[in-house]
Amino acid sequence: MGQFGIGQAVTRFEDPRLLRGEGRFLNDVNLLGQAHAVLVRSPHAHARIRSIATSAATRAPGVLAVFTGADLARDGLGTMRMTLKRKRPDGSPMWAPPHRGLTQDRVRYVGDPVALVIAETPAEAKDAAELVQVDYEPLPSVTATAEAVGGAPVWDECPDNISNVFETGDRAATDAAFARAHRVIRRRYVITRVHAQYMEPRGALGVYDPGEDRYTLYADVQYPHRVRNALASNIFQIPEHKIRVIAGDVGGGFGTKGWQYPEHRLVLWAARKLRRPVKWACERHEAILADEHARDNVSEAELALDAEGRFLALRVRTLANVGAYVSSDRNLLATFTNVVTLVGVYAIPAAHVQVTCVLTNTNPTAPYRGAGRPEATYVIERLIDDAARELGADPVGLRRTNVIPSSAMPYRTPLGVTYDCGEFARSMDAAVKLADVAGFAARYQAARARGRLRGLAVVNAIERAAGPQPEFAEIRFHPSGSATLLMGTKNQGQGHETTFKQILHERLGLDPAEVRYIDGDTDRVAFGIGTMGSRSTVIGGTALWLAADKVIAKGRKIAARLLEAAEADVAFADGRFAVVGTDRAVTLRDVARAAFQPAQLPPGLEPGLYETGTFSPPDDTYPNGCHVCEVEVDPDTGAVALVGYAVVDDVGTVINPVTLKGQIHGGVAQGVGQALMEQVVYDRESGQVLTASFMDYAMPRADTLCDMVIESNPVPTKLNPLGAKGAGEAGTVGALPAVINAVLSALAPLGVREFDMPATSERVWRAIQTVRAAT
Ligand code: MCN
Repeated sequence: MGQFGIGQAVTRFEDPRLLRGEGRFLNDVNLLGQAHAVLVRSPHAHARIRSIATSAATRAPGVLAVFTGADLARDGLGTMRMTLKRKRPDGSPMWAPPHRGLTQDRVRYVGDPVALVIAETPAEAKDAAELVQVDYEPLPSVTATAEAVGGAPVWDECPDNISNVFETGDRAATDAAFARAHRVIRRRYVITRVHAQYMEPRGALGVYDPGEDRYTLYADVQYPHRVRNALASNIFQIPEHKIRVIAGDVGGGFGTKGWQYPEHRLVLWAARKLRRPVKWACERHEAILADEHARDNVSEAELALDAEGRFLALRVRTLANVGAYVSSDRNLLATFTNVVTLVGVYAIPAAHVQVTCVLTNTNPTAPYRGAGRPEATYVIERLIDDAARELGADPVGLRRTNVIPSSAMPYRTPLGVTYDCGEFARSMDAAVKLADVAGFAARYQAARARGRLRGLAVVNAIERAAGPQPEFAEIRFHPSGSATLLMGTKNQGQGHETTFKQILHERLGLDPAEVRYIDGDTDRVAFGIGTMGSRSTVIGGTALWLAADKVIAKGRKIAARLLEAAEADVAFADGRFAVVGTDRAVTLRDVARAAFQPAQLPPGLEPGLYETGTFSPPDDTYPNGCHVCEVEVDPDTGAVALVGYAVVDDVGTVINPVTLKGQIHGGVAQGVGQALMEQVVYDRESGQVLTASFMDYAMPRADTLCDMVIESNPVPTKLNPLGAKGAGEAGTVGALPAVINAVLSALAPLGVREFDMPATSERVWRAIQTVRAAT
């Protein structure tokens, strides 16, 4: 409806403020009397702590306190808890040790926090941190996923380093299908470890109010309410109302800013002990040591086909690196809920998947844009391209043979979930056209004439987004008729203010300029789960829709009284309540004003107009789409250039085509980054992180990417009244396999058969040299 309604290309309302530098990010928040915290982190991948001497640091200029794990333990702080009940291979309960905040006896990864130094200034805290003397006894370490089982034990209690094993699908049916297969394609795929390089590294500012005996945490988190709940229930063991969490502007979250990090409890605890606000601001070079990492798995994957090229079964065995600690269910998410999309958009009658979660001397891993879905899509889409090469089949044709037809919707997959709707073949055909796949042969020849290799990949992506969990919205009118919108989701750059104001405008006709938008404050917003898993639009948007329904229902009663008509004769549309068949009408604003004047209300109606909506969907949505990537490779240097990228997405009803394109674009860039260059690398012997700065951890830049063409083929879902599916991760889910498949398509004519990410020029060059040497 109108210029701001659903489907309109509205430019973001939040941008002027952000572009003028008027945002309020964590480092913009500074309080009177604030002290500064620095963490002493382990320089070893694995070591026993013999002793920690803090006296020199305590005496250093400006130092207010130096705390260790012993102090934390003395004060009885708790730890995060898991609810997942998994087992180890021998049937014993899973070994999933949480982090205690500061470790006392043993460090288990480079960066493991050991002591907290608090001083008047950040520089004084840093200088003093260098004076904390920790006597370490180094121990053997293991960092590589493939070497974890049987490697040096990270925990004595878990000698084989297997935290837990998870399986799904039908093993017997899968084995039977493989036994009668005409062809079986077997491959091993490695998905690298990456780190979310936020625009603003993490931080935390803790405040304690002795008068109220209450804590406030300012932190750039994705789920403020759940962080509050975890701090209250698990860490401090106090009621939730004793803690307020405020998340202002967040300079990128990407999944790994989601949950409760040790620094959150430490600044609150220290603020209480010192009776001063305490701030920790992570520095760029510290971030890779301090933050959760992501991805990092190795899969043995097998696809069984019949003589006609139809897929019969899929079998996948994955080793997933969970790091040294497992603090919450969330840390296992990528190894769990999203495995179900391993069958992709294809009709594969049988599948069986087993994921072995291994502990290593590395940072814990956590959901990161896609959280398991890019990994799953990577496996199936690479297998299909590899199968096409082995069978001499056309990769698009092979996909077409096996894609789930729209007529089969809703479709129950062999991994136990139901795809409710989607037009996979249509989106693929549209993407093939959009990317001019027909013209590839000519572009390939032209590239060859220039001495370049050219490759193309068509990849279908599907993901699980916005699963059943509640979200909250409140529309609060004020006596003048203006309104405030409060959301339980937390924007980190997705454009939520714009998206939700559009939905509000669509439903209630409110002028976005007259609505104040609030999120990220547990005192102001009654409830929330937060933003992850591409859930905000679908679930938050629907909660808002329900709250708007209640505004209309109550408003109709008030309007009927104002219009002296029967309630049944009053209809609401375009922001006005009108008596059907007449020109008598009042605006919602008039009605909101009247709501605060008891004399104007029908007898017995409660004054005021503030309505809430809480929604939990019945099932997940399945956003999907087709990505076509084209690359050119310089065979002399191995340099890969992205030369074409097309996406046809289906995120159901599109709320805003501009912000949606931004999300797809950003998501693709994130996938391209991992596929081409990003990687956390550990030294195998010492367990040291070799990629702790931007000198070594390569990030994609504008010139890494090419122009992208993005179109939508929306198939609205019936799972929510908006018809929307999640979109925030969709780009990344498709990009990981699209880029690597395109690189391999370019290298295949030379004889390269196997290639793992990242496609850096050095690795590509080596792959070329290896096959040249062999021929
Ligand atoms: N949208 C739309 N129509 C739809 C669905 C979404 O127009 N049917 C648009 C809306 O503008 C909406 C945006 O896409 O605001 C993202 O919507 P949604 O899919 O609901 O995703 P969330 O808002 O829940 O965001 C989470 C998702 C995740 S899980 C990660 S990780 C991620 C991402 O979003 N992190 C981001 N995108 C990010 N973008 C930025 N700038 N920064 C991050 O940290």
